[in-house]
Amino acid sequence: MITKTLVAAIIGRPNVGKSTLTNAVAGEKIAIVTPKPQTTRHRIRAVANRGETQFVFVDTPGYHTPKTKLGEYMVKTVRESVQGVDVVVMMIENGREDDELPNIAKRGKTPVVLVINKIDTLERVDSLLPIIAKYSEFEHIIPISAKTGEGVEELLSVLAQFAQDGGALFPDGMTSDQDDLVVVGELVREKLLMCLNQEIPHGTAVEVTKFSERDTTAGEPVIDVDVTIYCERDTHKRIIIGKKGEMIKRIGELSRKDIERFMGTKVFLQTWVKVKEGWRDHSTALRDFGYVSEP
Ligand SMILES: Nc1nc2c(ncn2[C@@H]2O[C@H](COP(=O)(O)OP(=O)(O)OP(=O)(O)O)[C@@H](O)[C@H]2O)c(=O)[nH]1
Ligand SMILES: [Mg+2]
Repeated sequence: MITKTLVAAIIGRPNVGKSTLTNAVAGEKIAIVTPKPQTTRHRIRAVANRGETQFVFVDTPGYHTPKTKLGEYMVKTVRESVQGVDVVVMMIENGREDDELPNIAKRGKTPVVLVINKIDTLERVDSLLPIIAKYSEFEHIIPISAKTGEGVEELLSVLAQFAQDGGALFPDGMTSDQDDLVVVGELVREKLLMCLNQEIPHGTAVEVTKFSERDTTAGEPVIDVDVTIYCERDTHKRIIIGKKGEMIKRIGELSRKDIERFMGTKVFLQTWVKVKEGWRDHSTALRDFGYVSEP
């Protein structure tokens, strides 16, 4: 039975591995992960129970200097996420330091745990020492590899000391606060980030317009999923579709396989590509795509 809960917000620069840690803790893929910075756009909660403690990890977008209204929304999400949690996990990447982040992490009286990620890329363990020395003001410094899982359970045991007495915040078996429809859209956006270069994928948004289950004539369950991919320019649309539609076909196939894995059923996926010029700077478009602050 759960008798203690702990809510931890993970903050850090883009690409340091926040979503990878979120997934590692939850034991399944909840947040999309790509080698490109600024992958995560909204707050995602992941739940993991260990013994009598329920851990709720709040994954946030990478902290950066915003250039668009979407970027402003992402940064605002980070600032809001550090409020009202039991502990802030400030993540930096092995070898890269950060001067600005501690100011965001240390607002208010919330305890901060510093996590140094990607230690699997270290050639020598003692190369961590200068980083640890630089951040010596932090009482808790935990080196981890979110990718291999090294140090993750140790991190949980350090965080456990900040847990509060109380019953579970999320029911048994629930690993995320995300709607299936949101995850499906995110899985498609992940493939856009994987397959397209430079600014193009950052200017895309995915809307799921149909999500309905039915039985095939052979009596097998199948989910019909329609998605519309929005991009910022006509030239981008042409690249997303590709020569003879090859690119969109590849994106569609990769997405379908991942959605099938996530839903546990066969999926019939149809994709459309539309242009919504400069949508990242339009408040109404941001609202339509769900990039609005939670109440
Ligand atoms: N070698 C190594 N790579 C990692 C580790 N953790 C994450 N990565 C890789 O780093 C890249 C970024 O990971 P994400 O989890 O998407 O990073 P993020 O901090 O959520 O990024 P944003 O959402 O853009 O802020 C991916 O290619 C991951 O596979 C790690 O412990 N070791
Ligand atoms: Mg992320």
